[in-house]
Amino acid sequence: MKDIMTAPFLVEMIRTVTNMYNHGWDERNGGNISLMLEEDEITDYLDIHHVCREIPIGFEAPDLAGRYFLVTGTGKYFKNVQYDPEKNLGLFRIAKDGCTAELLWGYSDGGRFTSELPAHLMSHMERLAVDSKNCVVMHCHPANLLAMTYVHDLDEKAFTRTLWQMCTECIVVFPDGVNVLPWMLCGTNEIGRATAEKMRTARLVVWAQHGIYGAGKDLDETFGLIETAEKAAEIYMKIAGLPLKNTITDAQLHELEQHFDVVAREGYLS
Ligand code: 2HA
Ligand code: ZN
Repeated sequence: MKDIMTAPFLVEMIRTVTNMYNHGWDERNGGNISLMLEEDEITDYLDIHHVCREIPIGFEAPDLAGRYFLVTGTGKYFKNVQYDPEKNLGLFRIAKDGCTAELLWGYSDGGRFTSELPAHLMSHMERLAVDSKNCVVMHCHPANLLAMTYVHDLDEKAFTRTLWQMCTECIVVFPDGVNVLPWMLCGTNEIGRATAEKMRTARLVVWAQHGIYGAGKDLDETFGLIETAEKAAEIYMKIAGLPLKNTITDAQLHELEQHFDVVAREGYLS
């Protein structure tokens, strides 16, 4: 067996959580990531028949039975992942019953996956139904997106249009826009179901007064998605309340759509 610390998926995960921490998006134990892996990505590093522990997941994820996930641990700090990946991360397979995590590696102090596992796995199921390449669900607490949910209308069309107007790149990076959930209790199956439902139509879901969820094909793409939305929110928070002299018009947003060959969310541009 090769040393799992050299596995590309683990190296990339450690770099990503460290980068997110350095961006200030994941204070204390804030934030969580799930990365879906193919069996052949891990068989050089782990004996997939050796299950260390079985952990009930507390809901049913039948569509994910047999799938492998690398997931940040509950109560663990992104800051510390790089120093002790085996304690702060875990790699498990969803058992045939669809309700049990078969731990193959990690959570070495007896820990378990993030309390937001419902939002993660339910979102994976929804995204996979519309995009077979989706492998990542990422949650964090970027300050400007969070701040925006205190001062901006939470209507999804209005929220999305504001972000698109803040940076030229936004409509190209997230033409499907940003969906928004009102404040809800986190760490529950209810917020998991609500998040997953919002993931049907967009890869970004804001949790008002809490943070954001992003989904994508790999860690880099998903990080970039949140990074772009957060940059737009930062511009908004700099200009909100100031007299607006210029903006990106709908005609210009249509130009971007055509030039970059993306389709803006239906009905969001006039
Ligand atoms: O894991 O971010 O939403 C800590 C959180 C909960
Ligand atoms: Zn959170």
